[in-house]
Amino acid sequence: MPLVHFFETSFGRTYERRIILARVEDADGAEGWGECTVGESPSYCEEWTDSCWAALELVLAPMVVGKEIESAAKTWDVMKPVRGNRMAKAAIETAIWDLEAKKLGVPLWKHLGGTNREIACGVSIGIQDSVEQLIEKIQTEVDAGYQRIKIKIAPGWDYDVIKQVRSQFPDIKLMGDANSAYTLDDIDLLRSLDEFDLMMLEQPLPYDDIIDHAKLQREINTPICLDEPIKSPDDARHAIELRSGKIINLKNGRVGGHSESKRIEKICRENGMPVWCGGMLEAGIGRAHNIAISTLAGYTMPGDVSASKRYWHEDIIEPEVTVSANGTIIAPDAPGIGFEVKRDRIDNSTVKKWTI
Ligand code: OSB
Ligand code: MG
Repeated sequence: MPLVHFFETSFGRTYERRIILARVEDADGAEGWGECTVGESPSYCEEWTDSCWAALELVLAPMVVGKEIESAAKTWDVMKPVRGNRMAKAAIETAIWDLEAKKLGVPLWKHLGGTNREIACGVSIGIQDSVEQLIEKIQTEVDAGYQRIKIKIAPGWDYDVIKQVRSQFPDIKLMGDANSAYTLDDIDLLRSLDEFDLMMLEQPLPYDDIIDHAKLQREINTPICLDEPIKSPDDARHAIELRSGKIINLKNGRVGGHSESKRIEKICRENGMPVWCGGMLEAGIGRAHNIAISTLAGYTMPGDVSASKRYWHEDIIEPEVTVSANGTIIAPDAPGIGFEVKRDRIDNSTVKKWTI
C-alpha cells in the first residue's frame, strides 16, 4: 500500500508499506483479524516483514492452530517457547483477542479492560526536505486539532530545526523522536534541546540501551521517552528501576500484543510512569487495535494514533479512522475491533496468501 506521503526517520524513508495481516478462525467459524506492525527492513528493530512471514508460517501459526486456548489472554503462553519475534506473535495474538471479543459480542476496548473510550491523539511527522515544509505540515495538524506534535530528528535535523519550529509554535505540545540516532558523545547537543521545553525526547540513544539513557536523563531536563528497548514487562520494570526515562511509548507489536501491553501498562501505572500508544504506520486493522488498547487507564498521554487519511488514500477498514476537532478518537462500540474489514480492498492488494 503506497503511503499518501513518504515517512522519513533517522533510519530512512518509507514510500509504501508491505503489510502482513493475520486472520484467525475458530472451530465455530468465528473470525478475528490482526496486523503485523513490523517494518519492511530490520532498521527499527531486528524483525522485518520477511522474518515475520517466516516466523508466522514456519513456527508460530503451526504452534497455535488446532490448539485449545482457554482465552485470548492465554495465547501468549502458547507461543512462549519461541524467543523474540514479538511483532510476528502480536499479529496472531491480537487477531485472537478480536475473535474472542466478537464471540462475546463486546467491543475489544472494553474486553481489554479499557476505561477511557475517548482517546487523545497526537501525530508523528517525519523528516522533510525543508523546514518550511515541516512547518506547513505542523500547521495542518495543529489546525486539525491534534493534541501534540512529534517531529523526527536526526543529526543535521535537530537543534536548528526545533528552534525554528518552536519560534513558529511557541505554545504547542512538541516532542522529538531520534530513533536511536545519537550516542552519549552527543550529550551537549542533547542538553541544548532543554531550551525548547519539549514535552519529551524519544529514544535518543541506541535501540537496545537503557543504561546510557539513565546517564543521559540525569544530565538533561527534558523527560526521556523510551521506545525501541522496551519489549517486555521486565524491560519496563528495569527501566523504571534504573530511571532510564520518565515516559514509555508502548507499542503493541514491539511487545508482542495486547496481553503484554496490558502487563506493561499495569507496571507503569503502579509506578507512576505514564505511557502512550505508539504507531508503526499501521493500516486500519493495526490502527483499530491501537485505539482499543489506548483506552486503558495507564495510557495518559496523547498517542501516535491518528486518522487513516494521513496515511492512506483508502484504508482497509470501514469506516476509516477519523479524529475529532479536539484531537480525539472515540473507540467504536461494535463487537471486536469495531470496524468492518474491507475484504475486496485487501484482496486487491494481496500479493501472497497462505492458509493453515
Ligand atoms: O519510532 O515511533 C517510531 C514509524 C515507524 C517506525 C518507528 C516509529 C514510527 C513513527 C510513526 O513515529 C508513528 C505513526 O504515525 O504510525
Ligand atoms: Mg519512536
